[in-house]
Amino acid sequence: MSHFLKPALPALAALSLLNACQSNSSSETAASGAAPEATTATSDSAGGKKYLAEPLIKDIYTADPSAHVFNGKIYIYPSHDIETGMPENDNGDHFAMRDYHILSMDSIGGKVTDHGVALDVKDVPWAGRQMWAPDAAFKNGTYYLYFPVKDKQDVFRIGVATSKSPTGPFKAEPKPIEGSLSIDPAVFTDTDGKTYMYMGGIWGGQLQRWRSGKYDASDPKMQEPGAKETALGPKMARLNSDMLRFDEPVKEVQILGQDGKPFLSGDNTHRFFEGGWMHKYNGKYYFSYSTGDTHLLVYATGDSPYGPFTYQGVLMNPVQGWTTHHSIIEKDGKWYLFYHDTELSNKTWLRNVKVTELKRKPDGGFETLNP
Ligand code: FUB
Repeated sequence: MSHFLKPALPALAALSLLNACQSNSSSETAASGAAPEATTATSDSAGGKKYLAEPLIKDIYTADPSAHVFNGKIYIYPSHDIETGMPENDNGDHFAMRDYHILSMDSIGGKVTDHGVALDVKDVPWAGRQMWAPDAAFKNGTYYLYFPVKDKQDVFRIGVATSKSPTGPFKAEPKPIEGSLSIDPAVFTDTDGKTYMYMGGIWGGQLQRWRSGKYDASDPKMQEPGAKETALGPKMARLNSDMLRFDEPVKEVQILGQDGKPFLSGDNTHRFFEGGWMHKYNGKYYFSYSTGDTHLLVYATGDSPYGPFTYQGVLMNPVQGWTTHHSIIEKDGKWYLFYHDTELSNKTWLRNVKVTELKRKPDGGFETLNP
């Protein structure tokens, strides 16, 4: 992630223009899309900047919120950002998180509870460093926490930990999930009960190092496809019913433009970068993701959890900060986007999670939000 060296704010003006030109996103509707009651827009005291929503908690830094509704209650599984003094670099070494805290709330706008440490890196036998964006699932009376962390060889793998409580503490399995790779697991259970994991992120997320099928870090920069080559897609696999392993070989997910062709690697306002999320609405599968160095949250739709997915538009314009990462849930008939920015710290690596309501268009798509 040089990923983190470029400030997002200069990109905002250019991207607002770009979005204004896209037929499937309307900056006018987004601008007039008032922040929903529960997530009132805020201004910072110093610069008077306006934000679409306020941080959900302010006493710790949190990012990459994966939200779920379990038994009618909202649980948020975020990264726990900390200050470690690591200098910013292309590999995202400054994102040196060491544990996870789970947040919960009864309803959007309700009190947010921080349930304390749910899993610590020192309790994961195979882990080296950097606990990045997690996700969670519930099946057979057990809660599963899926988390990317570098192993002792500095290769990102995805681990799984279990608990009888949605807020932990979680106990990690002794080894990472076999065949797992890269970062940002997003776990989706379909209406037929089958569960799938989507994963991957380029640059610091190491996805490009798996191009040959095997991990190869010999020249990481050269392994990202050239600008005119097809972009790397996220990876996915169905999980076994025990939720602890993959039930099939890992596959690449195809994301296509409206012209039916896969995006090129140089098309960095559309191609997949990291932070995938899957949800289903009216029988369609919505795969959303971050475009990374262009700081957009975008979405694509398909007819199967395996894709292919066709690009539809921008969910959210760039937030303050370099990274943008989200999840989508339905609660009480409304749709919500959980995301993060750097309102509290103004530092790329010290983020805060937020939530705002999503506006569905009649075709099932979304109006673009301005954070
Ligand atoms: O939090 C570390 C990384 O930053 C996540 O894994 C990415 O999605 C980005 O948000």
